[in-house]
Amino acid sequence: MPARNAALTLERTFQAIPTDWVDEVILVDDRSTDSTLELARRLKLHTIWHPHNVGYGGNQKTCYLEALQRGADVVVMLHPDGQYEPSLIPKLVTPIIEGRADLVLGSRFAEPGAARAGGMPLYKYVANRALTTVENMVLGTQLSEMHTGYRAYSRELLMNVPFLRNSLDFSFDSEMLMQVAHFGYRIAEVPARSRYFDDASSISLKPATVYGLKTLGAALVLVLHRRGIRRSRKYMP
Ligand SMILES: Nc1nc2c(ncn2[C@@H]2O[C@H](COP(=O)(O)OP(=O)(O)OP(=O)(O)O)[C@@H](O)[C@H]2O)c(=O)[nH]1
Ligand SMILES: [Mg+2]
Repeated sequence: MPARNAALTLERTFQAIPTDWVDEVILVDDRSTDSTLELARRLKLHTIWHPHNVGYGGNQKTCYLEALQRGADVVVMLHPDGQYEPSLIPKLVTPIIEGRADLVLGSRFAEPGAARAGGMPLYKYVANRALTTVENMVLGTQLSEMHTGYRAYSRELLMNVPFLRNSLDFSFDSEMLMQVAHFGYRIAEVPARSRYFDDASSISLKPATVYGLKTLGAALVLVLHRRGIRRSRKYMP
């Protein structure tokens, strides 16, 4: 769980995790200004803290490094803000355990109407669909959603995709997906829901716009790399 200021939602999210499917819950606190860190310790999560705030992507880097070093075979990213259902974890990890996929995405567009029913704002819905269409064209994929925050990764993928070279901010997620497709790892989707509610954290318009533009920028970097015009270390093995 990459966490920042998740004190209001962390306990409920953690309690809903199916314990028979999860060996360990790791939480990385990205210099929260609320009691997220104290709460994580009280809940006895394996807790790591950043001495200063780095961002959502930087937080995930610490999460995955720690998970790999603790021997994880499958790693699920679960947002601690309670927007995604922990009960879906078995469905997210099964394709990896069965050797059918290396990345599983919890897609809010797999079931028609689910995204908006969960409260996704209209502008995020429209931008998400438009960006996903562009990314599918660039990557040659046919995924229904590229902007979900609910994902499971295989150990092999995390060992070989150079995720430490990615951005520190929200565009980390987009870059990761592009790397995974570029290196030819198998991606599967399972239908997921997300709930937008008052205590959940949400990207506001300005960072959401920056995220959208940086996602397009990342797609451009990939195109330039593939055509040999400008090589990027993000796409070198
Ligand atoms: N490390 C780190 N984590 C963050 C930061 N901002 C948010 N997070 C965590 O990452 C999770 C996702 O962030 P959100 O702001 O909810 O963004 P999102 O869910 O991808 O987007 P929305 O659809 O707008 O909700 C939250 O559960 C936060 O605890 C940050 O600046 N640094
Ligand atoms: Mg959120």
